Amino acid sequence: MTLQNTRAPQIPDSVPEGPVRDFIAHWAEITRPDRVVVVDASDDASLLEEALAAGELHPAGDGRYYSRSHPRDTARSEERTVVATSDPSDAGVYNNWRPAEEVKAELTSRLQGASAGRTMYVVPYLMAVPGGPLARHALGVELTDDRTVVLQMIRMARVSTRFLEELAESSDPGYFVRGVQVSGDPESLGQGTDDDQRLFATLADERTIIHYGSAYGGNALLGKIAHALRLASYDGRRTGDFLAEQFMLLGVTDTLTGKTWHVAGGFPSASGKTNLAMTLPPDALGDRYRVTFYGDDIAWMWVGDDGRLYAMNPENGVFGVARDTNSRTNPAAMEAVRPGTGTIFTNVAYNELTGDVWWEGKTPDTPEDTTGWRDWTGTLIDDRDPSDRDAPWAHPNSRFTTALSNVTTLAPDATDPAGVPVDLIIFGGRTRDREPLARVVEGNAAGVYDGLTLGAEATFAAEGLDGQLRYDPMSMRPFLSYPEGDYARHWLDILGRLTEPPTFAHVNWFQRDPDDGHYLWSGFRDNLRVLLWLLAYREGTVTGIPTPVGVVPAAGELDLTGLDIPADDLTRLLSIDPVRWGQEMQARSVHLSAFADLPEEISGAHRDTAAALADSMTSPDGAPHDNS
Ligand code: OXD
Ligand code: MN
Repeated sequence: MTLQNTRAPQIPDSVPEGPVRDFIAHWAEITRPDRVVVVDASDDASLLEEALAAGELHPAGDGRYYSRSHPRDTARSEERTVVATSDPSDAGVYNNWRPAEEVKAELTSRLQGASAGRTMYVVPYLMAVPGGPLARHALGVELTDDRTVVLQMIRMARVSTRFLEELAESSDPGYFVRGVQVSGDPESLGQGTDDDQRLFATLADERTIIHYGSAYGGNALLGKIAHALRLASYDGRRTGDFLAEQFMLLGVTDTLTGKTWHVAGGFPSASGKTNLAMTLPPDALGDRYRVTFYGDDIAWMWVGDDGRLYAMNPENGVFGVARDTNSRTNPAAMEAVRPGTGTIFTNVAYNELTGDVWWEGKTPDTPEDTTGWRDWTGTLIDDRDPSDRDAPWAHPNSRFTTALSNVTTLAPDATDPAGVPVDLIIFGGRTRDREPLARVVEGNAAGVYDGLTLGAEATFAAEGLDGQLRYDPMSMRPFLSYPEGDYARHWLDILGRLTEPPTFAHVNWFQRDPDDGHYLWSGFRDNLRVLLWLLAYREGTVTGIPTPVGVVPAAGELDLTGLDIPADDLTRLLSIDPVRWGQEMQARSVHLSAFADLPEEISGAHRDTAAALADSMTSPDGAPHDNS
């Protein structure tokens, strides 16, 4: 056991006098680390060496690394995550609002001496492309007592001591996000008991984030989820300046005409967002189209001077789910973790003799020779209890962390501070029936309504619900920081200021045959065919077929060159089922009724959709829509 220091440690002279130094001193006084170290991205090599020597990282072949988080600390903990402010009207349905004073007192007490025996790293970072219009909202300083967290921050954010100097010279030196991350001892956090000490708080109106009790990236990389999503979304609405969303961002270029479009999109987890963001064109279209990557998880969007919606990815890396990533599902991701990239793998299976890593879906079968392999908990595969024989080798939420510059499909203008104009916003869940391959929803209110009613099908095993959606508005459910009705209003306000708003559409790659359950759509690279149709619709070169829930592609309008798809499957993919939609509308009514102050435009869009569906059921030519 480490005795608590009687004195707070020295703060390095390189931290200028002023608010940053005061902030560090305040928390060093509370958490009592042994020392305080200021980090610059150029410290990566020495920090890696220290982490290897300390056994926090293991070599994973040619400049790649492996880490294991505590077996009970492998995912975001939504039930322990709160947004705390001093304004009770900030309480929404999903943000777990609590009073700021109460949360601060609780955390201050829990953090007393909590970093004893450890180092406090000071990580100055920017969650933005430097120089862009939103850079002011992007500056932060994370204090963390975990070296692996520092190494991941260096990959995921722009980390530089230059930001400390800039702040010292700034006319508003207080304007930075204050982040405090303390991992704590997993064995004494009381996880899962009534006395669970872990608490992940965004003090939104104080621009402060305090996370206690996890070293897992999704909780501990404060720049990513707490700052660039939760806090940025709060700031975006407070200032009226921007939207911060859990969206991927990609570019599609038609090399024949030289035209490029940009597509942003929100997908609940396990709906293929990273795979889509990194997709390559299908072979048959690869000579003509190019897909470029901007970001796989977060987009900040604002109104450009030309009246278009602009977007940028505030992250500097990819924190991707390893499971099922392979050269078919995501060749660009496999390339981005190649030797020499400095990638950190977390909670995958690891071979301590060869440094190889493996996860379910990387190859069809587990490695044949099990010598040296350990599963994600650190247990030698050969020593596993026979009852664990079928347990996964890698944790389902195992991850790879790699810098953006390792992504070979990265767009040439990904780091242009001006951002890129957004032509298309798509929402996509995982839905086995009802939801066609694609449908355009016309207009801003219908688009926001579609985003608010986004969801993924509950898995039968987990929730016992038959095909009912777990709603995940705009895929922001875990990151919403203020009430949902106000969130919808802010979206409508931003969109209302545009002279050339993006087109909204809903996509579904996961429709299944009702008889034998096979997936009707091939997915992955073929998804570009759907994006191309949506962009053609925007350009006015295809018309599609109107349905009560939006415009779906006519079968002949999709470019299916080189794709062998049965006609019946295609018909079903492009059809809607009004009976199932009727059930869905009931569920939506309940879902939306929980939101206070929902804008009338959204209620109107809901009513219009319900009425159009009712009409289609009763009108003489309104047989269930069939696109054949
Ligand atoms: C997430 C992530 O948990 O992006 O959503 O890591
Ligand atoms: Mn995410």
